[in-house]
Amino acid sequence: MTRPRFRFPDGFHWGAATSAYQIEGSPLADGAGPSIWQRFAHTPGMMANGDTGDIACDHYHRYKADVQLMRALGLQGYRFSINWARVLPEGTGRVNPKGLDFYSRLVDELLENGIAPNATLFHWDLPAALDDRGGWLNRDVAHWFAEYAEVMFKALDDRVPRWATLNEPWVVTDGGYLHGALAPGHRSKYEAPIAAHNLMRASGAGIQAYRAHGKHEIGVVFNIEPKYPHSDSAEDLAATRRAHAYMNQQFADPALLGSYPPELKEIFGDAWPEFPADDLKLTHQKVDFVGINYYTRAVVKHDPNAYPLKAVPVPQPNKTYTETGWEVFEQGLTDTLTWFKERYGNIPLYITENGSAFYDPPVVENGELDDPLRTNYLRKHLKALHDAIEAGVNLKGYYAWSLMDNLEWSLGFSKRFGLYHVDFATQQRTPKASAKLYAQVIESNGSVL
Ligand code: LGS
Repeated sequence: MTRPRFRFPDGFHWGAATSAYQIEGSPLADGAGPSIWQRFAHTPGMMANGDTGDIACDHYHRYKADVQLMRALGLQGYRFSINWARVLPEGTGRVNPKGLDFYSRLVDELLENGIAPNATLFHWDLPAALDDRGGWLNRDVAHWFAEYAEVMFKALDDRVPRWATLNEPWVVTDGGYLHGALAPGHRSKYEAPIAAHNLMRASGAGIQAYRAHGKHEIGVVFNIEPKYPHSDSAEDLAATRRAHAYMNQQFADPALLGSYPPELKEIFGDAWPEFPADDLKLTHQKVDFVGINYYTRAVVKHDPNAYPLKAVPVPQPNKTYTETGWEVFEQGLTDTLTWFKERYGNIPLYITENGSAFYDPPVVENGELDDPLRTNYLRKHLKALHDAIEAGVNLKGYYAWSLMDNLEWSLGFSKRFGLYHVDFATQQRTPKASAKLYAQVIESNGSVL
């Protein structure tokens, strides 16, 4: 019998991902401190439809049933994040045992169901108490993060085989410190590079703490969006290079090469600081893997009025766009992975997020919900992933975003990325057609593709 065209290598790891603020609800329960997202979501005008994470998917109370949803898909791994302020309500110092216990119970439940936990320490919900002390702008944040990381490693590394320090530091600084659409809502080209640098110092300090207290694997998760020039004019090529350095290298270079790409000084001008040289030793720690979140690409053209990049994305005619306005472009996933290998070497890679928001029929009929566009997106991207493996990329696994519909940050509940549909009035979960496809993919290790 011939081997099915899209069968994945034996041992390829199949999972799904979520994050704390997006699904848990009860953000202040059992002695937790507020996070910057709790504050931001309660600031009038910041969230679409006034949505908040107060209830979200009520996963804080429903985690056992949610682990059964994972099991029904046949998931081998589950990527979730820890809300720092549940565990350390003030961000440093006093540990809240009830907060820690929630994650300990979740991890036990996963293991009892044969699902490997993959824990992200920071998925955007910084303790508000630390924001009051300057947050990512205060150099001490690297020590605060390492202290928190050490608490988590001591409590859970006996049961958690895979950790990540940060999720998408680019989004934190671009959305949180440069353009202000995400918490903590600042808009400053002077602050953004400092926040970015301190995020990577914190990641490095967290990895150092892991080498002292952990025995398994730790890495970091970056969003990568390949950039293609709109034309071959010198201006558009330079704009593409800047956009690529800004989004795809600003964080990966200090982490994996111990340097910054020169384009950053071009982009930020006098706002790009001289950092102490030793900082790049701290950011440059050995990682056991890198997680890549892939959603879309950008075709880029020069625009002198675009702040501060002088580059803008160009909409592509006759292409499918998701409800969040992102082009469906699966070739970009293959390109991203091969680029990453060329630039940073043969580090083990995971796709830690990939998925799409499309309009879903609001009514679940006979327990079924058909989502052909999401199903199509999933199928195409898994094939593109297989192409990358054939091209020699050291790819270990894939986590779909997301296990279930959830709070899409400041876009609220209107954008649905889930494999499971969530009725937010009743908390009823229903598998979409895409969930059924994914279960078959896992069961056949890709052969059904
Ligand atoms: O829910 C988030 C997902 C959804 O789409 C998740 O928490 C994040 O880690 C991640 O950022 N997520 C996400 N990213 C897509 C980014 C695409 C950016 C395209 C920008 C075009 C203007």
